Amino acid sequence: MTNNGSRRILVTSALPYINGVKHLGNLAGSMLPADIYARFQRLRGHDVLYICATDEHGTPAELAAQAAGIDVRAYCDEQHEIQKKAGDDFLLSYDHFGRSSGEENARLTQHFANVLEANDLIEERVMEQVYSVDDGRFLPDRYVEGTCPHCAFEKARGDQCDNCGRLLDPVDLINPYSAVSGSKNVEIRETRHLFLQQSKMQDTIREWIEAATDWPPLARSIALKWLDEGLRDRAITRDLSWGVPVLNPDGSVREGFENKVFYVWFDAPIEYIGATEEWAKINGEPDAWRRWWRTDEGADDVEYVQFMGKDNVAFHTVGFPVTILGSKEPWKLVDSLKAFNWVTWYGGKFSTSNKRGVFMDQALDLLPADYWRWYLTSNAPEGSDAAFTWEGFQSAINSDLANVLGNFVNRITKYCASKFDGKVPDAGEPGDAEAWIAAELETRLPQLVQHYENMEFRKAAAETRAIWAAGNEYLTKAEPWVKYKTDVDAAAIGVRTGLNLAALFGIIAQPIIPEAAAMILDALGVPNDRRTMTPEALSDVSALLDALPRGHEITPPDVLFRKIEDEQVAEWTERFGGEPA
Ligand code: B3M
Ligand code: ZN
Repeated sequence: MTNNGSRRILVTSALPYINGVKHLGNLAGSMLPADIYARFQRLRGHDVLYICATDEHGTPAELAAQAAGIDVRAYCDEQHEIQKKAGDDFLLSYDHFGRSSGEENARLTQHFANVLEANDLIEERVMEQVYSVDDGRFLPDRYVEGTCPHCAFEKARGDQCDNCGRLLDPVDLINPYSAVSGSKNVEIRETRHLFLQQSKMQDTIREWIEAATDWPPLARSIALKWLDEGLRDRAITRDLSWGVPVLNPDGSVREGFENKVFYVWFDAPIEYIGATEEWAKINGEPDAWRRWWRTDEGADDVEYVQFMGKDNVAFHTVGFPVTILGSKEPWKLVDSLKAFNWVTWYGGKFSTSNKRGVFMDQALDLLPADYWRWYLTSNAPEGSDAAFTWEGFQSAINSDLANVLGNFVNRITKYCASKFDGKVPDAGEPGDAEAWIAAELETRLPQLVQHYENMEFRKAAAETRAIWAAGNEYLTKAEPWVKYKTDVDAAAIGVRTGLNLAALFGIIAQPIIPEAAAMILDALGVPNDRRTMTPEALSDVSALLDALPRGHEITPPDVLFRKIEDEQVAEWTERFGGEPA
């Protein structure tokens, strides 16, 4: 906390892997909630740094580049731009969207490996791995396929059988072949790698997680489950050429590691720091990253929050913390970790090849970002998995956005334009209806803030909607259109309160639907410095209901949300899939 009471909050979302634009489920379980949280905390007046990046190393990138017939770096250059654009178009408010293949990450990764080794946490070990002679490469476990020794399924992957679900070791597969080329010319070869001795850090990690009682429950329970199984040492290098080279402290290549690089999961989390360095450089303050990451240089007052899907939790509660804590250097450790379950496509998997599900870039060809942001947040996979369905999407948009919010804003601004010259009316005194809505807001606004603070996004969306709905109920009670016929002043207070409610609805909508919120606030002429959600701004409800200067001119906005028609649902179901086959 700084002197003026504002907090410093570092937000990261799991780094999307480089090979292709992510689907809506990936978005909903990491980048989108991180963005909403970052936006909310900025509106609260805090100093927020939201960092993300593409995760670019590893075999899948190499193979995708090979398939595209281009050099892997050129492939990553191209894909990074595509993902960056998809993020921008989705209004993800990164302070920086970096690249794990940058030089900052390479240097940091090498640094961490060297200090971990100096601290006796790394050793060289020889292991056995499947080598594909025809492909000329070692095959990561999931790129070896063969017949499952348990259920005889013929396309079992080396890490797991998709038919019987058992975890496998690739050397157990019967008739193994390369999933890259199909070649059966595969053999087991010995190879030497660096092992991070996570087992030595078991107690340190457990102590830390057990103390983290204020984390949202999902992340913590996954972490404890891993700890109960016992931390295993893991290889942090691979036989590959695309990745961070393994260097000695003096910068020379480590002997025997000329054709090896660090494992992508070792360097990827370090890129949170690397990308912050990139951000600092771009801003012409090359050391500024240190006050976010070095607790001896100012980061001790940073609150660091990570967002991710549940499959990434182990890497962030065990893998990366082992790197940070094992270094014995003053690096910032995560303070709270928000994990998500899956968004399913009608209960099943998203799949490009089976034409099931919508990807980020496709989504924006259909409708603006806010529509998707709203549905994915109000249906966030928090307590359990959450299914995307076109029907659910249609009803959330038509009811919440078009009816409850959009109609309210349109109705009150148009009425003001036609009966009050488009100016915020000055006459009339608050009565029962105004007292009622004020009381609603007195209880609901603090609840809304609390849901955001707790990172309960589904509840935050529900509360936002409940506030919009209360506004509609207020208009039903106040009935300015009825009162106008007999008492213009009594109508005036209803219109003034209604306009101020519309402004408030825009203000609280900003984290989730920033574009529509800006349209509302622009239409009402709310200046930028009055769009905040600071404690001062939200504390005085009667001031909020009289915030727009009286006599101030407003303009009804263009249509805020278009309803989704049944024909559109039918067409999109055809194109992207619906009920599982
Ligand atoms: N790239 C997510 C994935 O591909 C992974 C996250 C890295 S976060 C450091 O599953
Ligand atoms: Zn099986």
